[in-house]
Amino acid sequence: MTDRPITVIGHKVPDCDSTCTAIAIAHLLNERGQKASAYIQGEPNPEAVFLLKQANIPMPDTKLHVAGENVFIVDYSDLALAPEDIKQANIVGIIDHHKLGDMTSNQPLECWIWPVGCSATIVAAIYGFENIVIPSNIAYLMLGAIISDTVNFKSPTTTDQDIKTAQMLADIAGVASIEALALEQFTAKSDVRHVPDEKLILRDQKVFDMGDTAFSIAQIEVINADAVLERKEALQAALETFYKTQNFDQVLVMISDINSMNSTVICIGELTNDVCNALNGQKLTENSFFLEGVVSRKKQVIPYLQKKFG
Ligand SMILES: [Mn+2]
Repeated sequence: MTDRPITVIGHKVPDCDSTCTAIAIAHLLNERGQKASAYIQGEPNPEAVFLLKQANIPMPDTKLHVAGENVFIVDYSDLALAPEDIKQANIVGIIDHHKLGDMTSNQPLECWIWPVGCSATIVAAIYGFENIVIPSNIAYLMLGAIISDTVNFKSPTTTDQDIKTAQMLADIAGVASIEALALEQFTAKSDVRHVPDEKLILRDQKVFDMGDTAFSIAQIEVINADAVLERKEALQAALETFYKTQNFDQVLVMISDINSMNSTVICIGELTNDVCNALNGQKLTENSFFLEGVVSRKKQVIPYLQKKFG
């Protein structure tokens, strides 16, 4: 399998980082002389669509099966976020910035997992380490990924290295104002008027097994949550339908206002009370509660659920 091309693939329900950084890694591998292509698992998110269009780079093809392939994993290391047949693939690399998942490999692999705000920050460092030039359109995508993952450096996941890397990438990409780009890309993802309820409740969905509890946790990030909160009842009904038809024990949707930096959570399942308590939620009314100052699923939600249920 060693001479077969490498499939660089982000997580299920692709976001900016898993899409844009996969492209950056594929380019890096090609520059090293390892033939590689980027792929996504499923429908691209609107913010990534915007960034790729601006960069004039085509959207990677979708790939749902990887058996027998050499695979480079981007932005996760949980089996639940991988293609179903990942165990039949040969994992040659992982770049991630989340908690260590349950993936393993059958051969030595290249593995870069750093506690930074975005996978693109790690990849930029590897480009520097290997003295490989980052093309300006790829620098633009990586910058967009960092802005997205760190919520324009406002998320508690942000590190100094993310900020420095973003500035360097902005210089390469010729982006005069990171602030202006952030506003543009957040506007692109905030327009959810035409997104049907049953689709919106699965926006940026990630699944987690914690102990015996299977969680589905989606996140709708918008500049102003009011328009989404006006639809809360309809979203709740759609989430109830999803809960009844899927095998999750507990399903959550975080509606995150990335301007005021708060989230409202719709939560369905028998453990709703426990979930609310674990997260220090306010005003639990039937199936929803408020989380003051919370926008990061990774840093402000998962660790507390893991502690309680994992
Ligand atoms: Mn990421």
